[in-house]
Amino acid sequence: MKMFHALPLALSLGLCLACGGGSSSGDGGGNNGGGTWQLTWSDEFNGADGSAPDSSKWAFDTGTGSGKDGWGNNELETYTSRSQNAQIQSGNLVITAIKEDYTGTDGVARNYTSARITTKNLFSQSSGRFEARIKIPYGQGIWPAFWLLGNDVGTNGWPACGEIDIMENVGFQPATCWGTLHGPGFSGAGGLTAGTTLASGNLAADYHIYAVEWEGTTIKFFMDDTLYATRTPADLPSGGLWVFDHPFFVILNVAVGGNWPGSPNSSTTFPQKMYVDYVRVYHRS
Ligand SMILES: [Ca+2]
Repeated sequence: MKMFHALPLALSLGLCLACGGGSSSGDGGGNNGGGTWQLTWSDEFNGADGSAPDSSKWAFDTGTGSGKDGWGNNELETYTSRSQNAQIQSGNLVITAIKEDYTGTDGVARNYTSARITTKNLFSQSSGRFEARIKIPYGQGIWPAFWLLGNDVGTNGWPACGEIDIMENVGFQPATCWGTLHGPGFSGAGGLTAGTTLASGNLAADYHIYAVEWEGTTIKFFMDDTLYATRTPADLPSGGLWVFDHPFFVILNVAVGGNWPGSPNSSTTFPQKMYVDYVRVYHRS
């Protein structure tokens, strides 16, 4: 999510890996031979309708990024902490992307608002199963994501901190979930990307469970019960550094526009809503 993704590379890698996929384990929080997954942190988003996300678990990233450049991706939204952009409804976190003229506290005028919430400084964990049940938004230029960032981003910077994108979707590929690792030597357009695509229908039509299982030097990507990519240091390009050895925190957001999804067009309808039923994090006992 953090940085530019080059579409042709992402496509070619994703399609190639999808061809080799098809294995299915779908641990789903259950056994995998070496102990059981124990819940270590979760948010079921069961607060009162209209309330803000639990501030003991989540903080808002607001504005347009530290460079006021659309979070390094030329995204078109400004993120706010207003209830219009993020609130609890019927046991879900609802992040809403709105088409409206809005100038945030950073003074940057934008034509779209949305929300991005993070557990930075509130919760982080090294390895484990990270999962969320999400019904994504849809449309050209819409870019929802559920992802992890190394908690040393403030001191070591990006991509040295590492990034694990558990779910990204770009509106022009409505049936495809992308899972990506970024780190030193494999970031931005060079991230290790794999995709999984529904046989029929679009992801936004229903909830799906997006997950990674990260144990030792193996990170597995799942959508629902399907394992679609397994990453180890052997996948890194020459000179790449495996940095998935320290705590990461969780981020949920809906971006509008940017280098990868491109801009909304006349076919895009607003508002667009991402419904997150829960985020659950486990550690193997
Ligand atoms: Ca829920």
